[in-house]
Amino acid sequence: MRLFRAPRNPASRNPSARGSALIITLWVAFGLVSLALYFGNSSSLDLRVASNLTASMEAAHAIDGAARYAALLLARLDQPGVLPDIKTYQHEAVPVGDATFWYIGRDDRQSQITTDLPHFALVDEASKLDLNTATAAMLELLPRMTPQLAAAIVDWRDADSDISEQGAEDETYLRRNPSYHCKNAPFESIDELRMVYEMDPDILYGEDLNRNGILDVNENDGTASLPLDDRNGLLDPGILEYVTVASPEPLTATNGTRRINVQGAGFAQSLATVLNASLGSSRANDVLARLGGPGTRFNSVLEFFVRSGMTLDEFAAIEADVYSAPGNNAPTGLVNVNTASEVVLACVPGIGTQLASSLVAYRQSNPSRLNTVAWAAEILGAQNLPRAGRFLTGRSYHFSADIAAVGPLGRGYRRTRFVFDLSAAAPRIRYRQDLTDLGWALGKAARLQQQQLAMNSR
Ligand SMILES: [Ca+2]
Ligand SMILES: [Ca+2]
Ligand SMILES: [Ca+2]
Ligand SMILES: [Ca+2]
Repeated sequence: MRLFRAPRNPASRNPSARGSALIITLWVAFGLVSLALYFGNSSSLDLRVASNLTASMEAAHAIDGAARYAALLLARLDQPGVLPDIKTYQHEAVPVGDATFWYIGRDDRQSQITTDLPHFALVDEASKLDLNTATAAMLELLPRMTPQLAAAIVDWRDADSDISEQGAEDETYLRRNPSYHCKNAPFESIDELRMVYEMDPDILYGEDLNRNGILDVNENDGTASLPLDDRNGLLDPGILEYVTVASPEPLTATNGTRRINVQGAGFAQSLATVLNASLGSSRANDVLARLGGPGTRFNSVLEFFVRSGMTLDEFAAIEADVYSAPGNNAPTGLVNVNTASEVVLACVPGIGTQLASSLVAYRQSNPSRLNTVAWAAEILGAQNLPRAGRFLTGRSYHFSADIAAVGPLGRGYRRTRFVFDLSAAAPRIRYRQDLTDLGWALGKAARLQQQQLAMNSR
């Protein structure tokens, strides 16, 4: 019995099929000739349009590649929750085929932005205030924020319809034209702020119209062009610069073990295991003895650190294994003391502008120390630590990649911002937003460089 039969070529036996194949071939040939004629006769303008379109597609592919590269970097962090040093990964004018990409970042060492030179890096989202957990009092301290807006933000995200003092709930939104409901649920993106009562572009963007964290020419020419800036040589950003939307931290460490809640009952036993593995049994026993009896609880990991008597390095080694949160809740909305700007740190209760400036000054003098929250204890002091500690962290689970790319010869500029969530085993893209419409965001020097490339090709 033959299991397999040689396939017949139906067209070789069937004249009508042969005819169909011929017609298809003719059509394909006709199509190709038409295309050739079309391109042959089209003007150079058409060619330019086509080439820009191709360049734009190549830029889009470069952005996808850059997003995968970012996810890979975040999946392989040397220290979980700590952004890698920019010296260890490609971040500026990175070639991908004929396209090029950049990660638009923020130089957190700058307290006042006077430059048009962008900083290129991935961004820690825990360097910002979480719109879903920050209190109205914290939000009010942001530049351009008013008590009314801060109250409206809290009313927008809280489940109830009770109008907080100066806030806005359904009554206000239903009076608008067009009317809509107050969300009464957590923010899913920072752009949702546009829906909040009395929010306007001036408050959201400030002078940073293209949201790149640097002072572009049009952002420092007064009323000569949009935005209507004050021409004072300083960038005054809007509140989008300072806020994020984060999900709760995971309760499990990357190695699969459950993290230890130093605010929970009876944490000492699981802590002993972690300390033994990290410090050896003798030193672990010292630390455990200092922590106090079985009833001891800590409202923040910073207070836990101070009591433990550990060194900064000892604590940094176990930092990802501990957290502090009431009940069975996971911590959420913590501000990373290693990456937050002075403006954001000043919003944290117990910090204020003076201590925020001291914290950033410490970072500038100790750039290799920025892998733990522990160093902040000394600067905050015993007086401020109990208030500030529970809002602070040295680890982050949310990072963003604001990726700009161009195709060949600097054409086809595109920009997309991705937010990655690291609270699961592998980084997940939590949010993706096309920012191409905001225009060129790579500064003057990169623009001239790309223009030169295009000129040289002619
Ligand atoms: Ca509400
Ligand atoms: Ca700008
Ligand atoms: Ca202007
Ligand atoms: Ca200004």
